[in-house]
Amino acid sequence: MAQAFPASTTTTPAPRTLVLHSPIDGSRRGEVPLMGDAEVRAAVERARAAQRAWAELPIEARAERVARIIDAFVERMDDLVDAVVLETGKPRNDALAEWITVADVCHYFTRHAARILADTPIKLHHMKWRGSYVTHVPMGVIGVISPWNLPLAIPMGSVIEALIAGNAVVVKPSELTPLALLKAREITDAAGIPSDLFQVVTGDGRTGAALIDAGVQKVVFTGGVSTGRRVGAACAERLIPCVLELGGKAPLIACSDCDVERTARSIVAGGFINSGQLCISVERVLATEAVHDRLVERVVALTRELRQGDARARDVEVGPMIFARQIDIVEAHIKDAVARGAHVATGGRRVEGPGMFFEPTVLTRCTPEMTVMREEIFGPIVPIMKVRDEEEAIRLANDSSLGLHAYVFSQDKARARAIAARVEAGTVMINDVLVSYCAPEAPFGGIKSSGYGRVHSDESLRAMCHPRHVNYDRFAMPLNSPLLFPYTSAKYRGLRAAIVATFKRAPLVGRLADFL
Ligand code: TXE
Repeated sequence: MAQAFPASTTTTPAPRTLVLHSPIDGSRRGEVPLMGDAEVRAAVERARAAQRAWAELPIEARAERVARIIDAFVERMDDLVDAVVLETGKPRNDALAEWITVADVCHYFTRHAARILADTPIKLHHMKWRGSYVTHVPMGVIGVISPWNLPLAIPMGSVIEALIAGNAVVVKPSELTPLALLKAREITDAAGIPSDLFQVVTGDGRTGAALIDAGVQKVVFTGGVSTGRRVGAACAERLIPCVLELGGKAPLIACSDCDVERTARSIVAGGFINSGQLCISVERVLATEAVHDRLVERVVALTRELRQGDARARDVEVGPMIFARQIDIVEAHIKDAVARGAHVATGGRRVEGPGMFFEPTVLTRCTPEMTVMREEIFGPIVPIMKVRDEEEAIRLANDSSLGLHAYVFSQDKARARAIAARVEAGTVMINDVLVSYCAPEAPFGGIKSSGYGRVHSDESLRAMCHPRHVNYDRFAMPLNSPLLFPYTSAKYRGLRAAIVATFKRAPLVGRLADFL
């Protein structure tokens, strides 16, 4: 059994602080203030004041200022990677992947923001005497509430989108992992981003709730489904929009014609990177009969090759889990699965000694009623189920309340796309895993109980703004227009005739209007 030590955070009554412990060995690694309502509200007020001047800057100037973050991130890359490793225990390669994601979001949006946020003309199909365009107006202060699994990539992606769009941003990082983001903010400060424009408020769920209540104009939340429901309800009460990035239960459909070696390697990476603590981790494998046995053999062999341990001391592929509660969830899933007939092909136990290490685990003979096939695991378990064919796989893939990510493996591109079209998920990847999150130009988010709204993508940047419709005169209507007072029967008859001519099938007026 792992050595017992306090949960990763503890709250001390006075002064109000969160004490942070390392998941690698339980050592104390710092503390941060547990901020209350007044502190959060003051932060949002400062952010609002800073935002006014920021929003006045032309988009090119904002993009240029935000682009300096990339240079500062390059210069301080090792500091950031170290901070993420220390906080989460994840391997340096995984921490670097977070860094790359942030840098690329910054790279893409600073280059394309002027195009994405340019005024959009609208050609009015009937009202030819008027013209319209949509202008994208910054919302004000964006509140970001983020989880512990990607403590740098998740909050910083939204910070960059919010800033480029002309907003201020206040982030409440997870109570388990606030230090990497505080390090990032120290770096953006040094890079010249006004310190009130991007702020971090530390604390637990109460601090997150205070942020929603502090007068922000939008919330971007990433976390568990049940918290997401509360956040969505709190935003609805205040009539502010929110993005909810919640859990996933990504199925991986291994078709009868998949490349078994590629599929097996992808399953192992998709299941065990970040100790399976990703909302897009491979959470259930649906392997068709034709490939099942060969696939299981390779997945088990590759899993046994994984090295697990302290990423600060040696090369490893798998680090610890974040805290004891997450290990309890994993153990409960395995217990339930075994009781219902699953076989632990490899792994299945906590690692002896200090730290939150749990062996990478492969379960076979899984069936749909097991919790491991139904509920989010968020840990290092790959459950595999044998299915008759692709039809059964699609049916089971869709038999879930969650719909964030899905994976299809087939060597027939047309067939893979046809399956992708029938899988209920925000993203479907064909013949690869996880990297879709690293494409800032593509929308990321879920359907069903995985939430709504998107981060990344041009739409997401625009959604950091209010669309303001401006309607202007192309040429003036005469003052006796039927739309202005006084109303007369003659105006009514004239209007009626025009309407009939317009809305009748193949209307002459309608066709003429197209030329104007
Ligand atoms: O997340 P929470 P937790 C899943 C995973 C995990 C479960 C719970 O299955 O087991 O969620 O994880 C803040 N108002 N994911 O407990 O509670 C909280 O302080 C406002 C999936 O860590 O959802 C933290 O900053 N904010 C996920 C953030 O919400 C509140 C990643 C997330 O916390 C709040 C992590 C409230 N009432 C876990 N209560 C993913 N999809 O990536 C809490 N918070």
